[in-house]
Amino acid sequence: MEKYYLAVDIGASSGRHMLASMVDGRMELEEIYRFPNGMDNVDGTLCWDVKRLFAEIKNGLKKCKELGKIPSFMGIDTWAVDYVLLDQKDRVLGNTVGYRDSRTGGMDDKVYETISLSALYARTGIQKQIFNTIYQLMAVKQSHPEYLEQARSILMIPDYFDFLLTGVKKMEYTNATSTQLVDPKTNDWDYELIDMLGYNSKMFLPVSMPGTVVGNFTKEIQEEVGFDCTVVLPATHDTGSAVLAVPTNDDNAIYISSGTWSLMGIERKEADCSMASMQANFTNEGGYDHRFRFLKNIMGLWMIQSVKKEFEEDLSFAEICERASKEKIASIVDCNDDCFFAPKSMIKAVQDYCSNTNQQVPETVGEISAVVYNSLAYCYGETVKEIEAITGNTYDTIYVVGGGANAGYLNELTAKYTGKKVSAGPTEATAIGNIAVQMLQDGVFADLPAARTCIGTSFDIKYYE
Ligand code: LFR
Repeated sequence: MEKYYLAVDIGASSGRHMLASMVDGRMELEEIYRFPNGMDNVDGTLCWDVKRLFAEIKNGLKKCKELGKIPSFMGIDTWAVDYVLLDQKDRVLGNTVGYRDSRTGGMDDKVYETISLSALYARTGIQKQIFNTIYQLMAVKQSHPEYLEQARSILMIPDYFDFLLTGVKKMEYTNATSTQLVDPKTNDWDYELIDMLGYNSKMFLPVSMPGTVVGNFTKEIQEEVGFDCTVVLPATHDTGSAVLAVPTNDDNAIYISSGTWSLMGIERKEADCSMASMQANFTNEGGYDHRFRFLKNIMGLWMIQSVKKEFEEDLSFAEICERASKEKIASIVDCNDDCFFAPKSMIKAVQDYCSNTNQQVPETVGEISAVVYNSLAYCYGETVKEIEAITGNTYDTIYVVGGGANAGYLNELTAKYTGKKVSAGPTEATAIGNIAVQMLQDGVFADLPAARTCIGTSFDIKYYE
C-alpha cells in the first residue's frame, strides 16, 4: 500500500492540501483541496480569520478520507511573523491581527527606545521589517498591555493549528526566527532581549527544530475527520519550506522564492550580522539543518495580485503576462518602496510613483502590468549585484521556485535584468519542502542533499537564458 504524506500550505492569498508519495524513487504530488485566504478588515483592523482557516484545514483532511488516501504524516506551513497569544485556558487573546495592519506604525521607534536598530541586527541578524513580531508585540504592549500579562503562551500561526489538531504546543524554529527575538548563535530565544522589551518571557515555549513530531490527532479531531495521523513540524515558515525545495546542491546558488513576496538570496552556514548586511537590508532567517537563508524581501507578486483585483476585466495571470509582454513602456518603480506595502489602490500607487519620478504614467492593463513585472525583475538584478558584492562570489544561475515560477514572461525578464541563467520550478516548492522534512524524519531520505536531488528529478523545471 502506498504511504502518503500531507502538506497543508497556507499562503497569504490561498491555502492548499497536497498529498505526496514516493513512486519508483520519484516524489509524486497531488493537490486535493484548495481554499482562498486574505486579511479581513474587522472594524478597521486587518485580521486573519483563523477559525475559518482551521475549518478549511479539517475540510481538506475530510477530503483525504473521502479519497481513501490517508496520510501517515502531515505538516502545516504558513507565512511568518503572525501569532496568537493564549491565556491560561488556551483562549486566544484579542484579534489575530495580520502583518499588513498599520498598528505597527511608530513601533520601531518605541523598540529603539530600548535597543538601537543596529544593536538589534547585531544580535538577531533579522532585517528590519515593520511587521516583524517584535514590532507587533510592541503594538500590543501599547494598546493592550493586559494581553501580554494574561498570555501563557505565544504560538505562531502554524503552531496554533498544530495545537488545535493535537493538543500539543510547540514553537517551531524557522518561524520563531521571524519574530526577531531569536539568537542566531544559540538558535534559542534571546531572553535578555525579551526581558529588556518587557515581553513576558514566560509565554515563549522552548524552540523545536523542523522534523520534530508534534503528536497525533486528538480524539475529537479523529472523530470529526475519520482518521488519525502524526503531525510533524516541517519548516513551518513557508519560505523555509520553499527554499528546502530549491532543486540543486550547488552551494553557490541564488534562489527566488516567488509568491506573494519574492524572497531572493542564498543559503549560508552562519548568520552574517554585519553592518554591511544590515545596510543592504539582508536578513538571516533560520532554516532546516541550521542553514541560514541570507535573503531580501522584495514586494513580489503581491503587486500584480493587487492590480489584478482592480482591473475591470477578469483576467488570468497568463493573460496579464501576455498583454504586458507587448508593451514598450520603460518606467520602473522601486518595488520596495513603502507606498506599495498596503496601498488603497495599487494601480494608483504605481501611477503616482511614475508621475512623481517624471516617468511615463502607465494607463492600460498591459502598461501597468509591464511596469510591475519589469520593476520586479530590475529589483532582482540590483539584488544580485548586492549579493555578489557582500559575498565576493559570482553566481551563474538563479533558481526560481514557487507559484511565480509559472510566469514565463517574468522569468525572461529576470534573465534579462540579472544577466544570469534562470531555472524555474518546482512551482509547488513550499508544499514539496514541507513534505521533504516529513520524509526526512521518516527515513525516506538520508539527508537534505538527497532530498534535493530527488526533488530535482521529480518535478518539471524550465530554463531561460
Ligand atoms: C512569504 C513570507 C515571507 C515573510 C512574509 C510575512 O509568504 O512568509 O517570508 O517575510 O511572508 O510573513
